[in-house]
Amino acid sequence: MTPEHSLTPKSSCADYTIEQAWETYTNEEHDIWRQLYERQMALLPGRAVDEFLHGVEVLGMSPDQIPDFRDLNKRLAGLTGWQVVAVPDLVPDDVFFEHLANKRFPAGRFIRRRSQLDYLEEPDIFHDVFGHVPLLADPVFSAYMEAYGKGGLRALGRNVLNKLARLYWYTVEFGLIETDAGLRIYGAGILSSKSESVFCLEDVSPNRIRFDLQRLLQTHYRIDDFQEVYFVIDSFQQLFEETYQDFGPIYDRLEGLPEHKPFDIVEGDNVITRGTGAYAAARLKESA
Ligand code: HBI
Ligand code: FE
Repeated sequence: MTPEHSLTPKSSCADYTIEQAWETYTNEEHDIWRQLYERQMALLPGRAVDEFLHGVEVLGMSPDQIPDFRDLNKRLAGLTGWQVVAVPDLVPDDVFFEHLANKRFPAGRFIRRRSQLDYLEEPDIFHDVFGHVPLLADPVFSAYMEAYGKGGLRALGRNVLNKLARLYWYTVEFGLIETDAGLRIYGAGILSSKSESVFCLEDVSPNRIRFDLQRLLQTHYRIDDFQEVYFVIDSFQQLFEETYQDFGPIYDRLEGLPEHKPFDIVEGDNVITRGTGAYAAARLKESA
């Protein structure tokens, strides 16, 4: 009787990496991948940015099986020089940044259970590999990720990680991008989520505001529900260029500036859509 789920070894070396041990995934786990993959690929054409769909294709991802990092890394190496490394779960911030700064993406090896199909706390292999990895095949976005890792290592020294984490959250995880065909998704937290893939573009509740680095760094975020605001970039080039700077002076300026709640609209915001806030209000009432 094969176990339902393969065991993810806890042992790991200093950089927290482990073997993916791809052969030990069970049919049940490959089938959970299939179900998640097919569900998202039924939604994402027309909602995800083209570079994401291109990445899925050039990296040879398919519904048939959990990607084998050995194959994935051969393709990635030839495209942008990035590698995916398996980790047991979230790793300490300094380890995470060290990996990104060296073009290694730490991906959870485990896959969620069927009972967690719609939401799980920690990033599993579907969130990390389906959500994050395809855009690492894009030269500009992957350069942004590398720069973010280097910036993260510097931020550790200044104890401003809570501010920099907002940049990761509102771009890498929940970012939207303006295209000739309209708004599209590039954030992995949305790309790997069935319901938020629709909500982020079509619901009247959230605000959608043009990307502004300092404003974004002042803005709190929610980790337990749909976002109340989405920041919209014009291009990956813009994202890279506007963040490829010494954050020191920005961190200094932030000291004296107010912090914003996720749904706030503030002076100077370039608002694309002003939300009703109805979704968050209804959730608040439910939980009251
Ligand atoms: N570890 N494996 C993993 N994956 C993440 O996305 C991750 C992490 N550690 C820390 C972290 N993300 C965030 O706190 C970053 O903002 C640093
Ligand atoms: Fe993530």
